[in-house]
Amino acid sequence: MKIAVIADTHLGTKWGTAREQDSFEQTREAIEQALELGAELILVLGDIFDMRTPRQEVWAQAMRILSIPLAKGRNEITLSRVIDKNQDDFSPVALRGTPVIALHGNHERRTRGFVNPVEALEAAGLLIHLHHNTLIFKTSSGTLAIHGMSNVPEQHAKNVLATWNPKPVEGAFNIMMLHQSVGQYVYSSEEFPTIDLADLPSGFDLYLCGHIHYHTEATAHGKPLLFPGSTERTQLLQVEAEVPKGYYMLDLDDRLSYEFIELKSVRDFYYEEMKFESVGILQLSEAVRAKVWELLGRPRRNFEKLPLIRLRLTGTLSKEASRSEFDERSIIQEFTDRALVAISKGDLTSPGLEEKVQLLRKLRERRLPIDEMAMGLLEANLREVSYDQPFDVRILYNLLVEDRGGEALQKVFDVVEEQVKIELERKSDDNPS
Ligand SMILES: [Mn+2]
Repeated sequence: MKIAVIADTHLGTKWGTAREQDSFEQTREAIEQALELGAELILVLGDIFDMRTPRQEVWAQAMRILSIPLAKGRNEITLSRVIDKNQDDFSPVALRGTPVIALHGNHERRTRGFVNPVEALEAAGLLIHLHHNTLIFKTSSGTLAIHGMSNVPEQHAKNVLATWNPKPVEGAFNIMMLHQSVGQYVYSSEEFPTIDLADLPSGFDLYLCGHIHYHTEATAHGKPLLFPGSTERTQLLQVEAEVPKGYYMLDLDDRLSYEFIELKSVRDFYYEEMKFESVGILQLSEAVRAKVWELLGRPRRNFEKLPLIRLRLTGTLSKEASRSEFDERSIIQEFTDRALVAISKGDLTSPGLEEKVQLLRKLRERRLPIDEMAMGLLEANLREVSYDQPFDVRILYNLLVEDRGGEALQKVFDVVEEQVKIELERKSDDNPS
């Protein structure tokens, strides 16, 4: 028996841009192909939609795609039991075709009392939604138990999972589905997961997790933990350029085997970081242009769609240059017929004017007295040279303003003396004689 596992389709993402159909095309490819390959069940690991309240145009396309498994007609598997969910919670229509079982993700989560879009799809009979419950099926390969916990806020995830405390169904092949960051597998570095690999409930035969947008595999309690990753390129990070997009096909005959299937409709994506050192604006523009041309010459997989190119510029501009003079828009414009180019210059710093002008503007907006502004500038300058403050800059500044240079100098001497003392003490601690 075959089961398709799809995650993070993010339908409707990049709406209003040249990429607005990508999420739909990739989801359609995954579902149609999975059915052709003989999937009798489709598991969706959350973030079907990109937004909690999708626009009608997104709904219409989503429903059209999610009705494909239903239109396929009944197959051999039958639902035999439900744990912690009422049979009335979902429409019997959902079992008239290839069943789709889905979690809601963080993009769909809504406050208690509000219907999230995955629950709305369940109401239409297009899928069965799991959140702290289990469905048990009779299949050609035996009994199959699908357990699912939809997304909960990361800081509560460990407690919520422990409170649910799911147990594998005896005599069944048990699959656990989640949509959280787990251990080192995080969506972004700003996320602090509370669930570790060891916190996943034990005794299950297979763990499936959405939320992580790159495809990867791990093990939990000695069993496979699969992250299909998103079907659409959502983050445009290096990892999205390196790891292919796709879905899993599980085969439960005899024993579990699985295969990651790459999608063909995904846009080619090239990510490059360019590091500069005191570069002038003209030189920078030429280098960026040349890089785009170079990337356009790289091997392609998908000629149907314009490739995505993301350049991240880092390093420093020359002294007289300012970041705002670099006109990335005109470069993006130049290539509109060949590629969807994105250029981020936020990490390109100009030692010259720009930062200081902005800082001054910010200080002026805060209506600070002139000497406070000067202090702000002095502190910013010291930060720039990575000064790690053995001196209290404010005290020195005030002394200098009051023409008490001698005292200021004495303070500097005191600090130096103190530093030397600490250094000597540390040396003698390191080398006890
Ligand atoms: Mn997601």
